[in-house]
Amino acid sequence: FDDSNTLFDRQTMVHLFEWRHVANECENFLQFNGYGAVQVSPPNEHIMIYTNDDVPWWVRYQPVSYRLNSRSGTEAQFQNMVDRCNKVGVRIIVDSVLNHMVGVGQKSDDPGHGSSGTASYDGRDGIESFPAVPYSSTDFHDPVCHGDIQDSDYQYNANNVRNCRLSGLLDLNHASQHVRNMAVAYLTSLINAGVAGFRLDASKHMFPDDLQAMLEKLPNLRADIFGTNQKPFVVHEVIDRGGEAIKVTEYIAIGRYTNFNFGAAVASAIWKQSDVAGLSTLGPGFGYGNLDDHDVLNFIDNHDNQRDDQPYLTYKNGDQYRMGNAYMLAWTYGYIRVMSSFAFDFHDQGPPNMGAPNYATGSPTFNPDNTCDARSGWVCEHRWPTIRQMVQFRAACQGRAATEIVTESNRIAFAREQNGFFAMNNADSDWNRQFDTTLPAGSYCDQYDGELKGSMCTGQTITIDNDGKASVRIPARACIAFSVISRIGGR
Ligand code: LAG
Ligand code: CA
Repeated sequence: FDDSNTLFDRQTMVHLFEWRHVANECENFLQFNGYGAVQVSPPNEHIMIYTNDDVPWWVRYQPVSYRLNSRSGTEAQFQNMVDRCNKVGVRIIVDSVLNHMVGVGQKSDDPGHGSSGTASYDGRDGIESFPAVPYSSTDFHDPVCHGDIQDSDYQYNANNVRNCRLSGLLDLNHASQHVRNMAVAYLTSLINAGVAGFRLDASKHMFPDDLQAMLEKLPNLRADIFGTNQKPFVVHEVIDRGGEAIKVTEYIAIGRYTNFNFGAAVASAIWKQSDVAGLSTLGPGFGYGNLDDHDVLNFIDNHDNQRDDQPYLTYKNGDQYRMGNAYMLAWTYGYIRVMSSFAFDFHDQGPPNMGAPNYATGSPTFNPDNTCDARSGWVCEHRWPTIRQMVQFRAACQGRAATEIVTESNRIAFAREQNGFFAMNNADSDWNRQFDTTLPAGSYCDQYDGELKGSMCTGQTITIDNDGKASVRIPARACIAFSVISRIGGR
């Protein structure tokens, strides 16, 4: 379950958090910029809560059924997106919420409540009825644990973390054959629709054995799209930064895991709590939790930790965020995911919407330079010039090792074996140095702060001599990147 199922030279996933089911983004942008997959917000029916003239983003993490009808769109719109994205070589990864249903006490007929589709539900303690699945009270963990996970459980009691309620969310019992069958039917329907895999929400809160039993029941991916005998990609949401009763190693036999240790290490280096020179060994064996390449999904930030500031970098950090993402995209470790956000001022704020009465989720509009128009409320980090250029850099360097690694205090540089070169200067003065770039002689355009448009370079030009050597100036607190696709006059 660790194969990304993306095309060889499209090894970057983007999380289009809360976007509507849009094929346009695959067709108009992603396929041309090196992106291979999209993580979409949970597409199934979920609770609706209308509060303070808004709908919080986290309603998506309170399922009421597995019908495909959500704030992102209808089943037909979902299918349309999957079909058209696959056609242009962009895979769909579905954020799947299996651990729980709604928060205890939530009911569809409470004022200000409802569901994103037509399903009704009653989440009162002991009633716990979700007829559209169907689930009833006996499908939940109440007899084993009737209450919330306590803070101390994370350190001392793995069973409680898996059997009790995660902040009041009614906890499904995956030892039950019926519950397994419902989950397997849901994931199977998504596979039949043509998706490439899943981000399993809250995997830490489910037993690995139960997950394995369900995953083994899944059919192969559609052969007409992926070829024969291909298994779905699975990434388990497990937060383990060390010191937890539940460890990421429990999950690596059944997929990848979300490596929160990666983004933390990058943030710490960029904030100079550690030295970016140390990023030259960020990979298996680097501190806690950084396991093998095929075990990890790496990212700078995600939709949860971008809301609680420390210790991660987010779009709000501007240039430092660009540096962090550029390093992740240039470096060779793991399968990676770029975050794409809507702008927010407070934790619960939902995505841009059309207002009362339905608060339907809106969509971004675009600037002439292909970034998103901030007035539409979407940040679209994945379209920022640096990030989209670096995703293309990664695509051009796929399969090429990091070589010629050079470090100085707060500085790192490396080549991607004959295909690319990257350097980061986190010191306060310019870095002037001659490097062995491993690239063919020629003039190259900087992809970090520039872009090659036809034969015109909008940024710094780097000249490489016949020995592959170049004298490079990397400005303070910035990066430089060039590759075979930014060679002026062609490769
Ligand atoms: C996840 N990964 O394991 C998601 O990434 C994370 O975003 C989810 O929490 C969590 N697990 C459960 O799927 C989010 C919000 C919570 C929110 C929850 C359910 O971070 O704040 O809880 O989704 O919607 C909300 C309220 C709570 C309340 C709960 C139940 O914030 O105060 O207790 O609903 O009513
Ligand atoms: Ca659980």
